[in-house]
Amino acid sequence: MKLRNLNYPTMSNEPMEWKLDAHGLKFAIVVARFNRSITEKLLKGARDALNRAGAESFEVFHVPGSFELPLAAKMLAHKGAYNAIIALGTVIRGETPHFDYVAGETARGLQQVALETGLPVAFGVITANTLEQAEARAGGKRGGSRNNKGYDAAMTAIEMARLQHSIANAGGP
Ligand code: INI
Repeated sequence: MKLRNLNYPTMSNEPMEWKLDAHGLKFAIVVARFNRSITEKLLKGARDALNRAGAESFEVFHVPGSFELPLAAKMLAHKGAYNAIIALGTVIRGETPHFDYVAGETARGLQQVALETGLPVAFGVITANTLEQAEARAGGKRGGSRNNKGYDAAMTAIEMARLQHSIANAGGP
């Protein structure tokens, strides 16, 4: 799959207006094993972004499938030990409506955890029609950083954690 065929903007593909700086920030990554050949590439992308940004630490947790990501994210949020959570999964459309339930509930559940706990939860879940489409969104065959939704999700987590810090310190006298 040639990555240059992707003609839509992605965060890992666009010039950034902010500095990727995660010094002093702690992250939890929760990653689904289902479609592991893709989710491990997402994990590689997320690790690359966090290492490049100088994150203080990150811990990786696995769950069986994407449907389990929201509960794991909630458990991690309640620990109070992280500045943001990065959720990674890959849902590929089959011939039944199963895809819609798994993809929809995963997205809804992750947003619910973020809104209920106030902790940033980045949505690094690929929803695709085919394995090839999914691979093209996970950095291609080698799981590189460009066009990698795991890298993008980690960047989002860093930016939202920093935003939370800025808002906490804003509005003073
Ligand atoms: N889980 C995924 O992460 N991706 C899929 O494509 C998928 N499909 O197609 O079934 C999938 N199913 C498993 C699901 O996430 C749960 O693990 C399972 O239903 C048990 O709760």
